[in-house]
Amino acid sequence: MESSYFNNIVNSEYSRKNDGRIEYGTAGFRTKSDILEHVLYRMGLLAVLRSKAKKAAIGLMITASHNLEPDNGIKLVDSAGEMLEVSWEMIATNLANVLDSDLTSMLAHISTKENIDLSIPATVIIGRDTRKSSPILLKAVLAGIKALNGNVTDLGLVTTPQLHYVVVCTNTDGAYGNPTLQGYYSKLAAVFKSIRGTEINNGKYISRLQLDAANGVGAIAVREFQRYLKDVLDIKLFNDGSGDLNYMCGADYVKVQQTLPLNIPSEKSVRCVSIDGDADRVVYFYIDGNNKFHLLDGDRIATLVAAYFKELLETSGLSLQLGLVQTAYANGGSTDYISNVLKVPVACVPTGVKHLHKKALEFDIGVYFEANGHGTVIFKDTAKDAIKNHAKNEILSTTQRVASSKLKDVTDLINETVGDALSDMLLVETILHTKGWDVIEWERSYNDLPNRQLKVRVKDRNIITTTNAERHCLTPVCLQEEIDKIVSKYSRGRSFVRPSGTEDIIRVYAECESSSDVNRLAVEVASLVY
Ligand code: 16G
Ligand code: ZN
Repeated sequence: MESSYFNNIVNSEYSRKNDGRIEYGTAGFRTKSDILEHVLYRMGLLAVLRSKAKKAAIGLMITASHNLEPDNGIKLVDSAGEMLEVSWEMIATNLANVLDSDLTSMLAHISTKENIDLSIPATVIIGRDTRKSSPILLKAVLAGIKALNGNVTDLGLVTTPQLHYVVVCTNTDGAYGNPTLQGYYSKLAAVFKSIRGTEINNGKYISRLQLDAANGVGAIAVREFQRYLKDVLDIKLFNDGSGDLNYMCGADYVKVQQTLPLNIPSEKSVRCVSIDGDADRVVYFYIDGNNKFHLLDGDRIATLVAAYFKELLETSGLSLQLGLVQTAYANGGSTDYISNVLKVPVACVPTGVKHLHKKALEFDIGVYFEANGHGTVIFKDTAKDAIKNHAKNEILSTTQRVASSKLKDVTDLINETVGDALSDMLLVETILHTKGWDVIEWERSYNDLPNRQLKVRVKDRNIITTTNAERHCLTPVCLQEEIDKIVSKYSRGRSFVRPSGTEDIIRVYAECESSSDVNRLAVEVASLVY
């Protein structure tokens, strides 16, 4: 069957028109949209093979997340809703770069090597963001899937986490929820409302927020949530798609620039939320009485969530191992707070969701967040069962029972498949509501160290290699020694450099006690890699 199966696969409409090499990186393929058509066609082909290999539905998301409008990209979502298996990242890279004349033989080679039964039906679930280039790229993907007779479920315009959710629900026969967008909204909205009960506000918590949707696909999802939650949460939507995507707005802009996004009114002490262009990242912020900007990023969300879970576990009397996973970008202030005050075990892993997710699986309840706002909470199946059964335990005191059923409800509010800006936001809102906290109370738990990120353009970013979760440079030789020398001059100083996985640059991170020194520290370290 094999040799004939891949006949007529080369499609002149999607021939490889440029010689540049493209790699499946931390977030799939991502580059200028006008050189992506053949890659998308080939990913359509690959998704069919992956679906047959896994004997399950596979997801394909067309997005370039927080990048500006001219870019686009694609990532594959594996059958359990997680990122594509690492060994297939290389297969994807090879397939994207092969000459048209070798495409057929490479497909045959993949299917033999991976032992794929080609008679198994394939299903590919597709989503896309709002970029102008997305429909053309969708056409290319569909052509690829059709060429290998795969079945398609086209979800249209969806956030990345919605696509992950539908893939999981499809492959678990609905046990995780209904595999539709309506299933997604109604599941999250129903739990959110039931936890909140009739008390809309509580203490200092007021059920109102301003949301910057980065002019991306998240705005569509927010409008749906506005409808579902209209009686319980007042969400004022800004950057709703009428402006330029990710331009001076969105979670990445707000996190890196540490400033207000375009169009958000600077109303004193009002909770504001920014999500990114495909709604898998979220950060909070507010303006104080002196017009000073305050950021509550992924580290803050992680600590809020971990502290809440710790409290619920202790109050309910349930003994489960809770852990938190961060990257080198986590603010030193947050890591100290987690280790010394919360006393929750904390692990540090390299940048990229797949690393965080994998490490978090080692805990019964694993909270993971990147400082940029990408993260979620995941539970071992045994932990979920324990939580469910504990809530039914008759010998519990009332306090224990209340905590126990809260724990169960909160579990349902979380999109475990991947960081989900909107599910994370509903979780934060739930915790703040329960505690009766406004954003100022939330911020009070610890102080962030002033920090700064810089980008350095170099000829070849791969000359920098790192170890110890990217916190130490291995090459160029002596670079780490030089960084250490500079850092030692600054009180509570910390700095590292790493090659970006998504752009052709080196990233520099620096933090120290004094806000007036932190720029100098970052610039001094950056000057070592010019
Ligand atoms: C991608 C990653 C994100 C990471 C970022 C780092 C996923 C889904 N996304 O967006 O987690 O923080 O890359 O980018 O893994 P950088 O390597 O350019 O710093
Ligand atoms: Zn994103």
